[in-house]
Amino acid sequence: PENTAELRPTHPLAIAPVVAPAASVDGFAKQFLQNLNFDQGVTLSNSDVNDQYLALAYTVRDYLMARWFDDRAQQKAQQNKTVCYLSAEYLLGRQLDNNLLAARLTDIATEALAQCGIDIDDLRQVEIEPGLGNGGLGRLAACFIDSLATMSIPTIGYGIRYEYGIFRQAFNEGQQVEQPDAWLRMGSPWDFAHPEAAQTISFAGTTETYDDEGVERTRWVPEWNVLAVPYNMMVPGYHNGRVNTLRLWRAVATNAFDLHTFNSGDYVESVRAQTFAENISKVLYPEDSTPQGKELRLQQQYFFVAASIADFIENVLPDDFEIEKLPERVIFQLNDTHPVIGVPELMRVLVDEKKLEWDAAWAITQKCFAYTCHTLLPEALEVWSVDLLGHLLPRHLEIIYRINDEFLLEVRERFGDDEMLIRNMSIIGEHPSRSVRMAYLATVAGSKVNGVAELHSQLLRDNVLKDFATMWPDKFTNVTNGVTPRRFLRLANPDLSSLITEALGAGWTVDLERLRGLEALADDADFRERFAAVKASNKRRLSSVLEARGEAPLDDGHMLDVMIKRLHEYKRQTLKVLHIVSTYEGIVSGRLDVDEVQARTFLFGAKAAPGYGMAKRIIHLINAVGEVVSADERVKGKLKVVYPANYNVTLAERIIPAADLSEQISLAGKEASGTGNMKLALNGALTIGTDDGANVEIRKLVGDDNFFLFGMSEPEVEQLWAEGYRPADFYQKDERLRSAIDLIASGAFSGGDRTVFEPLVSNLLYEDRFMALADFSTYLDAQDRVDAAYADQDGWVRSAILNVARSGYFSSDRAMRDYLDRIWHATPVS
Ligand code: B1N
Repeated sequence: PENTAELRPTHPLAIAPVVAPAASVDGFAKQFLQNLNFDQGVTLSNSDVNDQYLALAYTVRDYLMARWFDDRAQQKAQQNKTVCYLSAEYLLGRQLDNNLLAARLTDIATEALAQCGIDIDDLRQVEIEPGLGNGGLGRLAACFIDSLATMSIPTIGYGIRYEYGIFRQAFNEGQQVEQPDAWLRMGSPWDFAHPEAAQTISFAGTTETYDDEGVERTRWVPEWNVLAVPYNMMVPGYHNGRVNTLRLWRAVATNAFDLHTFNSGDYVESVRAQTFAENISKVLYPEDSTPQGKELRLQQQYFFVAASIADFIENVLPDDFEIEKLPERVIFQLNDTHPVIGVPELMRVLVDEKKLEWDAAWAITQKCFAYTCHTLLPEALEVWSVDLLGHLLPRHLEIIYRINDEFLLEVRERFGDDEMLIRNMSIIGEHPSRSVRMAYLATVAGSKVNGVAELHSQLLRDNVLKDFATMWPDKFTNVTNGVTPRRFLRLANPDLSSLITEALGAGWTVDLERLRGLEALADDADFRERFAAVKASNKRRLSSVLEARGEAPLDDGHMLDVMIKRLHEYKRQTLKVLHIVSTYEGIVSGRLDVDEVQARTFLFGAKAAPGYGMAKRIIHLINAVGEVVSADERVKGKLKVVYPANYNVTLAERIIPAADLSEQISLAGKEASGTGNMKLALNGALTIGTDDGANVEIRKLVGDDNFFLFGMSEPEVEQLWAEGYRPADFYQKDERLRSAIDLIASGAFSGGDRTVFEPLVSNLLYEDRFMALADFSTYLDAQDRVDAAYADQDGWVRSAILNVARSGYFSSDRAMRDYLDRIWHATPVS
């Protein structure tokens, strides 16, 4: 509305500060009932659980609102730098409990609802989690914004409000089927639309030069536009009264868009065209680590980044802001390459719209961006074909060319006319076809480039971005990932949290290093007993969750061995299956004495990208093996496989506190960091893992005695590749491996049909890109050590406690401090 600035209210209530409802049981109940009546339009007696859940969510939101207004006003008024986290994914998980906890409302809400005759637990179950991400990268973004709010750092998380998040997974005869995730269908109480703050985002068309009072300038003449409508979500800090913003953009057709086609006389076509525009934010791409060069994906990326940059400049900065000072007020953190198109976009804004000189604009741009790389897999490094990018964003391609020209001049100045080096460093790749290498663009433009664990950052410097690291050694840094202790310990594991608070006081929730204080208690038999009782009770809790989903309950006395992460060959779920099959085969063939085998439940949680055939075959194999092994009486119930469908954040919060053993078995050098590994260690699971990603740092901290290491190191992997890896040799050499693979190939898990898993078996024998066979024997040896360790329960629990005590480093609060010190240099609001 144009008139907002002209409102001249005289009513005393209208000029008083916004106040939250009273923080009491009565205050809460009153607000809740009001929301039920006036927002949901039902009376208490006519309401169903969804009405009640929505009214409850609105009530929590009402408490946060005044704080949020304050923080936004302050953000505009103050001179502090704002962290703008640009991420195509935010894997938020359920909001209700987190927001209740942050605002200290859990007890009040529970009691108020009880007085209304409602069990708050019933409402918790109603919430559909916003699954606006694939896996680790999206969940990391969610942990980071939680920590930044808790640390009072002014932050805006910018992203996309996908209408459909990550698909729902179901199994049909053991095979994955995907269903759309209609998460908005029952209402979305945690966000609210601001259509008045919409941005117009342009695409395609041409560029032209024109004379601007004697200066030749370029302008973009786009062909079509969409509206980006912001939806705000509140991001409350834990117990500090601060509320930051997560602003997610939704694509809506512009009026002009309608009008254009409407004027051509085709009403139906004009309505159809709306769908075209609105498709941009329709669905999250479900590939984790293997993006495809689809035009719609580039549209999504440009759509949210352009809207975010414009929003920050126009709405967050004060009206009279001098654009030259932009680097003092913002850092745009690029979460992987997905938002990197923001680099040429900011250049376009500064040069074409704000009419700055190129060099001045470039100096500003370089200070405003920093880039986090999350992978090393070559197939995951995003490239866009020059044709596609030039067609969709012609002005941006011109700008990228100029950035590249000037960058390559700099390379020549530094290193001479080394044409191969120039080819290797060019932002434009020529082979197999002309394309823009987004990681290179981000590296050239960013003030800093970081990897997500020490090993990963080192490999970035030594391999993928080696020449850039030689040119700019100071640009490269590491920030090891972290996870939020609020969601993944305090909320997910309330019993362990109470135990810790009783022992150490409550401060650990915001100062996780305090968990060190538990070290001394690892030798206290009484504490160990209580710790073990918590683990047992968490297993029972998980068991009922599984039962409610139609799975078999967990068996008492089983070690809970979990592998929960996206299904990907490099993560090597297949290696885990080979261990299960080998143990099963050993029992059946008599090689192993069943009475000597440690009873275990193997729990998998994993979605495969819908187009990733091999990953889907592995899912099928896990389910097929599970069915046979769990039912075979010869193993006397000692081996169980459970694979609940649709692993997501909500389920993770139940599995992690119950886990005994954490499987982190990627091929060394392939897992950039991992964050599930941190969550599991923090909740007292012991890790069996390779020297990869953050496992390296976990092992260093928890100690070799409390971690089961196996497998080749990264240099050993490189060496074996260089020598020529022949997986079949390993098959020939190791009888246990041979028997396991033969059993799968024989059709034992596919009703005698040898064809079903043949592609998988052949792949292992003749290709095995991720060297599962090479690591098989040391993996089995490590599993034997696990069994022996578990047999000594006292020793195991001691190790579990030490894992918790020494995992404080993996708090995302620490990660945020590292980003602040090394990259952002932003300070808290007072
Ligand atoms: O990012 C996580 C890391 O802990 C994991 O090791 C890493 O695999 C993960 C394209 C990705 N890397 N790349 C992606 C996701 C979606 C997509 O479309 C790439 N995810 C990771 C957090 O640092």
